Amino acid sequence: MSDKPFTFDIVHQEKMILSKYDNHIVRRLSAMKGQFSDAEAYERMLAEKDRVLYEVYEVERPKATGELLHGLSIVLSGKVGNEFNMTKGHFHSVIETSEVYYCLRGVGYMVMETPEGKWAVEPFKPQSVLYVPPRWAHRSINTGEEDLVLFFVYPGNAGHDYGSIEKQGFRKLIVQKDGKPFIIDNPRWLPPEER
Ligand code: S6P
Ligand code: ZN
Repeated sequence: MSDKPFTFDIVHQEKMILSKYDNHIVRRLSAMKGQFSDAEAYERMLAEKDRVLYEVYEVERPKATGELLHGLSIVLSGKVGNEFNMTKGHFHSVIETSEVYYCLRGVGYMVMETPEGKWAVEPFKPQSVLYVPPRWAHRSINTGEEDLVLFFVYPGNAGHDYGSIEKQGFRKLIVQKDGKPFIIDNPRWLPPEER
């Protein structure tokens, strides 16, 4: 991996892409078992097609303090039941690390929470910048009709901790009601003292 400065472009074609990246991660419906609240709708859709929910283009950097990992995260438009397409979501393994997101295209939300159960939901639209402070788990959700394209930057040593989110999801869900996105309580979510 080069230790020299470098530049690259965010290429606006029909799909947005980076002119230079090292890893391309594609997450499909099958990778999200147990994450969507409507399990029946999930199984029905999966039986039809294991469709792509989101993609990540990463520029590889050493997983070290002082480095910044960065790239594009693209959540495709769509729903499972009445719940909008979303990323798995995670805490950083080094929980005191933060992240910055810049929205290039599309609309949606970042759903966030702390290990103590504090929660926050912030909107994305083109040109929005979102700061995820240390200790906040984060999941991006596309509530629009086109791709939600986000540029992210976070510390090289942060790592991903998917464990607790995989167990019960986030405290809040974003669902479609009367054609609009709504924040609702996740019935599966338990406060830390009841887990
Ligand atoms: C990494 C950063 C993003 C996500 C990406 C996919 O800290 O937050 O690169 O990895 O949006 O989400 P997830 O939850 O599947 O890693
Ligand atoms: Zn992150």
